[in-house]
Amino acid sequence: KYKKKSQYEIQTFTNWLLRQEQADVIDAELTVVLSSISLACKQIASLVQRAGISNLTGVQGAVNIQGEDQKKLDVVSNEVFSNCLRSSGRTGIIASEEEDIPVAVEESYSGNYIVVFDPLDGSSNIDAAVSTGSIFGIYRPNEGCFPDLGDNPTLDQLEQNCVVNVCQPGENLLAAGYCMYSSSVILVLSVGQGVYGFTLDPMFGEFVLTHDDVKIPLKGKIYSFNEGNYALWDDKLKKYIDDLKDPGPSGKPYSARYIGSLVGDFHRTLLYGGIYGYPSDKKSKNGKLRLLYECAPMSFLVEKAGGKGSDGHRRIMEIHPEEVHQRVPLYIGSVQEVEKLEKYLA
Ligand code: P6P
Repeated sequence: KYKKKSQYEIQTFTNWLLRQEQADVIDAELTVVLSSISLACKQIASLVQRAGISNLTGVQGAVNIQGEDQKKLDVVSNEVFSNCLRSSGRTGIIASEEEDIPVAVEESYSGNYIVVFDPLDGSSNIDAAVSTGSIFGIYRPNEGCFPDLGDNPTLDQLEQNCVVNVCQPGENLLAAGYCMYSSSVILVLSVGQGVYGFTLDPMFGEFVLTHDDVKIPLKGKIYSFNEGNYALWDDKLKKYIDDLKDPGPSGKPYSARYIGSLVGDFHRTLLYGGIYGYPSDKKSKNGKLRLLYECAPMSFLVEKAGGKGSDGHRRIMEIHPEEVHQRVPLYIGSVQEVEKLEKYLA
């Protein structure tokens, strides 16, 4: 466990990154990309915490004191994330929940990484000051499918090239993580070996290592589903949920916890154990959550912490996205809890 030797020997995200680079876990280019992501998260944390004050809450279309069109916080967060990635000079293509299509980054001059992200997931919770988060995943360019675009590729060819490079399965991820904006601002990520959490110390604006090599409990008595959709669920899923609540004389009922913000619900599941689920239902055949920049990054993390991420039948990490904003059902958390769910759905 992380032990502070003296007040001034804290482990910051910056020196943790440098140690990963020295150990050849990541290269210098990826170090720069991750550093730029942590900068974006600090800026978004500040925007989120001041939302009510700087009048950033509320709906699109209002006009702020400068007479500019007021942007919703998720639009602003998207600009912050995109700008930080562009100015890092190491990202070749970025795909955002807020953009219709992935975009090639002309400022890239080395590294050329592919970054997928949801800049502010759960943003509908902002006005009620409920936790939200940014989610990201980083891939190498999909070398195998750089079609020969010739000297004058059409816009359509360039766009197709971006999509093909972005649509990779989770098992290709080099790094993934999230930053949760809650009672604490916590950056949680994996660069392939273990899961680490860094809490933003507002005293000096640095992320400090607070969760060293996180492992999710093998099982947990918390289930996190929006039961308002119960009537729309498959009968097998209803039986699973019914049995969690009423396990009969032998068992103890589970506790329900649901924030309605994936990052907050996932973070609690990662630390306390249990299962988070966003099933498909009669109205949403593939559920609500997006494979590329929500389900795959979270599944990458949970597997690196010894947990499991499934669509109910398959590992999320093996699902190859057909299109950038593809949705999939998500069941994620403690191995024993996800496997129990999969047995009910078999
Ligand atoms: P529902 C937020 O809008 C989000 O994308 C996730 O962060 C969250 O887990 C889910 O949707 C909540 O959806 O339908 O339960 O309100």
